[in-house]
Amino acid sequence: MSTLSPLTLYLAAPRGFCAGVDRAIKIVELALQKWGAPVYVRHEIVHNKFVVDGLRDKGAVFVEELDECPDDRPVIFSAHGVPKAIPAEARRRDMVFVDATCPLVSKVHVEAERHHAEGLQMVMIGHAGHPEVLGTMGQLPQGEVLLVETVADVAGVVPRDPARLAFITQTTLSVDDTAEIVAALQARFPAIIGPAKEDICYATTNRQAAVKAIADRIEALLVIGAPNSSNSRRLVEVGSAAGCAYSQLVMRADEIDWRAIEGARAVGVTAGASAPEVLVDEVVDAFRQRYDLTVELVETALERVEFKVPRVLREA
Ligand code: 0JX
Ligand code: SF4
Repeated sequence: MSTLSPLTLYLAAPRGFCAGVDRAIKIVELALQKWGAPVYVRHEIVHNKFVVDGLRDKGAVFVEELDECPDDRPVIFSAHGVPKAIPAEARRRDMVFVDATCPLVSKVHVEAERHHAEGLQMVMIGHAGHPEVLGTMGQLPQGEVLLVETVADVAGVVPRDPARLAFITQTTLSVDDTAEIVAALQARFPAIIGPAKEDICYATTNRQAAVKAIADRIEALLVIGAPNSSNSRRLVEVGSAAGCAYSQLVMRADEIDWRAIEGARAVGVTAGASAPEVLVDEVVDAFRQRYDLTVELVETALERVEFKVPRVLREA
């Protein structure tokens, strides 16, 4: 008989890699195959140290700005998107570049441009300083996109013309918090136009719904993801908001605070869109070493989304 305490681990699904992350990582791998090392990558291709370290070992060089790249090596733009000025500068320098912006982020870029072409000023719901927000705001001239982060920020929006406004959102926000911000915008600017709900992507939506589905069965939630990963941090918040007293982000198993979950009989595990499944396996194994473990998969949606890599890399 086992002397270990019993514990059930509820594994949320969907979790982990989304189609945009899968494609972005493939782009770097194929670029290394096609052009050899070094291949430069502007910003972490996705917000995960394990992924970035693995690609660095294969010859990728991660930089924050284009001016850190030589003219004569290929450069990849991260999944989060880039301001229009970046590819423009790469073209000016005659560089080979591949844009790994997720197609669902690019869709928001196109939306912003379309509204701008119709003479509308934009309100973007998102987090200041996040690369996706910088990239999306950077599709339009300065002053054309006003950023709001919270319901309280809505009161401070000073548009050129309150009747000529549209809104867009970051793709990785909390579905529930964003609904409140959209409602506040619509209450203050009844003429504002926007997407049916917001621009939060299927992967973000599904991962948050999966956390909600296990929240009432668990005493603690561990979200595998990085501190700079917006979608992962939102999963932690969703866990807390759904009543989970201990909801914690961990990059990998060695960050688990075992004392904090001492006594728990049911723990939930999920992973942000940029966290590889191998790190989920690592966490499950760490539990198996300490507990008489039962693993239960709770699957709330099936994802079949796949994105093709750019043509230039297809034959690589
Ligand atoms: O910080 P984010 O959630 O936007 O990015 P991360 O963690 O790299 O996730 C994948 C890329 C998401 C882009 O929308
Ligand atoms: Fe694309 Fe959504 Fe994944 Fe971001 S989280 S890369 S928008 S699928």
